[in-house]
Amino acid sequence: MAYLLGIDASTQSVSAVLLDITENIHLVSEVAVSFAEDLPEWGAPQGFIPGGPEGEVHADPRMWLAGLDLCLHRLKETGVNFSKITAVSGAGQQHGTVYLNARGMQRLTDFESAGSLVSGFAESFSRNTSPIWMDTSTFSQCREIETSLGGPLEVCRRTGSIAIERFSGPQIRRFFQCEPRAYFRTARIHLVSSFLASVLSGQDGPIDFGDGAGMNLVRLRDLDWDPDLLAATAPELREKLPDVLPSATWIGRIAPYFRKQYGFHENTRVLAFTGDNPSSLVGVGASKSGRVVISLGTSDTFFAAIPQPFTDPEGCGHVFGNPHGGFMTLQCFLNGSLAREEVRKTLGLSWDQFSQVIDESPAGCEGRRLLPFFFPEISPRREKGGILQKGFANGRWETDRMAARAAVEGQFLNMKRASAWMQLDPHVVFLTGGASRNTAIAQVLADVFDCSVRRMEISGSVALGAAFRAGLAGGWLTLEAIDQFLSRSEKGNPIVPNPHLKGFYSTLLQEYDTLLS
Ligand code: XUL
Repeated sequence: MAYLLGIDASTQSVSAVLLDITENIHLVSEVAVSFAEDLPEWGAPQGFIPGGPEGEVHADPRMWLAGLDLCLHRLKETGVNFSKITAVSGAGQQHGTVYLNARGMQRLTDFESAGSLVSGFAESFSRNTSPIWMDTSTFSQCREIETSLGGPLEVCRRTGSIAIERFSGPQIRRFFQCEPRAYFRTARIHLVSSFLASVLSGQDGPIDFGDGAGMNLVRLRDLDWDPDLLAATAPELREKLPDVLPSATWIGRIAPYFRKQYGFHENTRVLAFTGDNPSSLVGVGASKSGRVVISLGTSDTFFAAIPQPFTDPEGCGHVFGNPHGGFMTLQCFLNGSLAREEVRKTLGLSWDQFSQVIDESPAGCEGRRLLPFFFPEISPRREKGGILQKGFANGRWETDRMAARAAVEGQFLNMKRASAWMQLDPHVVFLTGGASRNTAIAQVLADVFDCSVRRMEISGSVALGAAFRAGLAGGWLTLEAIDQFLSRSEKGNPIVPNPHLKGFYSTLLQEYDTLLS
């Protein structure tokens, strides 16, 4: 019997899927740990520490370690025999950076006897909290980096994105400028993904191309660190970064700590981790060109594999490495599930009622328009956030239940508008992420994009993609076997667009242009 383990270290939770690949692929177990419910002692109910005065959004990296320990513990409680796990891989929320001091570097390889990961990594960080992808505090650092390189288009040509506030390079520059002594005390800067892969393997692992491309530091041309960008970001940066390598790189065997605590076999192999979105691309079976994926998670993302990089003229979209080779294009919408949640709470609805209101309200909401930017938005760029609305009595969406449908319509129309530059014009969208389970939301998506929507029983496509990547890299799985498994796991029939609404939402797009201008 052979198992593959996939781990997803996302913004609000750590989750894992275990696959049995002895014959065909079977799901053995799926477990999750929520930072809000299971680890409230870290003070990060939505996965980050609230209240950064200048747009800082940070999380304590030890919370991710606590999440990983608890997640494996929960898996153990399901009765799984860990010694059957042949290989492990995983993925992390993108862009977030972890800063290890010299002791932390040392601990990566010798934390064997620690009682827990958190105690094993005590006093190991030169920066106590890690900026995550929601951080918008680096506007001036982005402009400085662009100026050094000769403008935003040059940064975009080299890295696939203009300098972006949440990307790791500008975040590292701000750390160097605000806390130079701590910066120079930093021995290693990892991404969330490469940090956790390093911990699992007890080695200083590489950053993979998939996640590395979200740093504004990796040159797409040859997928290596760009010396000009390194120099424009911070001094002595190259020596603080690990190598950047293909996603299919085996780092080594599982660290002794995990053998002792959970009973992994000493030969269990650890594959480099990647970013959550690149992992999800593999997890829904879209790593070959031609399939569009929409993930409704903490952020909403729209992405697809592309053979050659092409970039967003407006500067909001990105090119990342496709773990399967080649590239992927991605557009991120920060006000995803967090904003839907705020609307639901404000209206005082349960999720069932929220869905019912969506189903019962007419398409177009009789002229009500809502763009719920509770947080600064990435696509389109809005530094401050703010709710844009039209058509609500007295301008008060908060007291009108139809705002539930208007918010979801607004989110998807904004997504359609902002992703138009990719010219993908999908006929089928693969929908994933927590909110993909909501059929009312999925139907609005089908109607707005005028295409069928396919979903899977397993909403954890990020962890699934990690397990698939390990299987592909080890030669234990083929893309065909993965496709067969995914078709078997499909949830019901595809959701098809309402034929009576054909063209309806395209005519609304202009109204959103006006609302946004
Ligand atoms: C992508 C992005 C988010 C994070 C968190 O660029 O910032 O999707 O990966 O999921």
